[in-house]
Amino acid sequence: MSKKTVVVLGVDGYLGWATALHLSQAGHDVVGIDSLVRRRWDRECGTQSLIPIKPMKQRVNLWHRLTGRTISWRKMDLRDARAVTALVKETHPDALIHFAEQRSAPFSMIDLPHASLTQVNNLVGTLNLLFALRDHAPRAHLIKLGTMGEYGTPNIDIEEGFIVIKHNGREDRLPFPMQPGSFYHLSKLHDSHNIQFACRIWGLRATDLHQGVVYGNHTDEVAMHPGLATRFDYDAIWGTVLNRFCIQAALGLPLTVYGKGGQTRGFLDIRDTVACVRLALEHPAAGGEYRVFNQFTEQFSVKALAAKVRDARAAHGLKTSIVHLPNPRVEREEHYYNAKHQKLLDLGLQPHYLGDTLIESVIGTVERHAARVDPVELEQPNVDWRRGGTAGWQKAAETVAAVEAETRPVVVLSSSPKRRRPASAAAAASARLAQRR
Ligand code: NAD
Ligand code: USQ
Repeated sequence: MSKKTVVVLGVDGYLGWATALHLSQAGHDVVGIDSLVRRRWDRECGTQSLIPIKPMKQRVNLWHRLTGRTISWRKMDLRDARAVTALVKETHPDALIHFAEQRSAPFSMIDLPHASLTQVNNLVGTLNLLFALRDHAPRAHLIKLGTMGEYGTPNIDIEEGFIVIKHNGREDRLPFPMQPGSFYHLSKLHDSHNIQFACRIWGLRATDLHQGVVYGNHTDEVAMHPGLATRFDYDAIWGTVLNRFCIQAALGLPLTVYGKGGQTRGFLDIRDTVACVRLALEHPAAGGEYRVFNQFTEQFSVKALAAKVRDARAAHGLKTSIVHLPNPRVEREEHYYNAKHQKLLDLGLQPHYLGDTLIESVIGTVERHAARVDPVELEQPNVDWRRGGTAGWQKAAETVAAVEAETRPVVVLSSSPKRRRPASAAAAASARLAQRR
């Protein structure tokens, strides 16, 4: 494997940080870029990572101290075309891994300003990169984080990016028909079109990773030291479903299945995210090639996931309930789903499948950071696809300050016998919720 110069865009985020560490540990030269806007969006929503994350400078210094390896960190906004051009000219990257987008579907559905912010941020950032690559690094490999949600839930098998269609006696290989489910997911599809077009007309090379929902918070590198933690979201706007279910289970709160729960998605462990990105990096696309890899390892319906979490807890004698809330999203709740995901396996991916140990390890994380949990975030969704942000999506500045200052005694339902307190924990959690309403 030859050493590459890799720019990781969105390095302060959940996946960007874990990937930067993984690639640095593999011997690549990593430059990390982020505008830190996600920390600002958290302040706006009154949300925070369950696990406290250090400022970027401290994180890269700690990484250097522990491993002797350097991640070169720069604060930069991808919407700034001049800065993006200068970055590409200066670093001469072999590859750029692009995580730097607004990635929450609920955030994009709050109202017009949030839909617009999402699409401008995501599309303009990617366009700036494409033009900078055309002019200054046309051989660099763009690895773009897209999403399985670009496909939607069609009643046919989902291929990896393209489908061969026979029509009126003629045949062609065409982009797979797409039906995204939010303004965020649409922004990913618009990006995909722009990238594919740039590959076609300028001969750029790109891999579009259509990633499923990620869970977990440990990779080998992140686990080296608490100061290397990556962010971990559980709230109603940024938290993804399995991470939320694990935390709800840990606190003895009901698992919140939206609607009937037959919604089926592709899922993967964060350890597989970093491995997949590395595989794409070390097996680049050819000049002019736009390729799509479906990046997930297993598919589950939301209700099957909830049952898996409940059963993992039951194995320790802990009772977990599941509630079906009215679905705040407009999505199919019962449907066919069979998405191909062969290409990364062909490159050598060794998947980590979802097991009870992962669920227990997330619960262990909740135990360590229980004082930071705001249980209200785990109770009800606060953005509705039809009406937008409902009361409570944005906490007033005073409430945020009060919530941050307050130590909230959250009781965790532990699997370790000495800390097991099932009935009282559930009661305590519901009492706290009632108090806050
Ligand atoms: P995240 O919000 O934790 O991280 C994104 C980072 O990008 C943040 O640190 C943010 O500050 C930065 N950023 C956003 N806009 C920027 C800009 N204009 N300039 C510079 N930096 C900017 O998100 P994540 O969960 O790590 O997701 C990373 C990528 O992976 C996203 O593109 C997302 O769409 C995709 N993805 C995530 C998941 C998932 O389950 N988390 C699943 C599929 C795809
Ligand atoms: N859901 C519940 N209960 C909850 C939260 C979610 O039933 O408490 C359901 C949703 O209705 C949806 C499914 O779980 O049907 C997935 O929701 P999610 O919030 O976990 O994921 P999503 O909004 O699709 O977005 C996440 C990431 C996004 C990424 C996407 C991959 O935030 O960045 O692109 O997963 S995918 O889903 O494959 O498009």
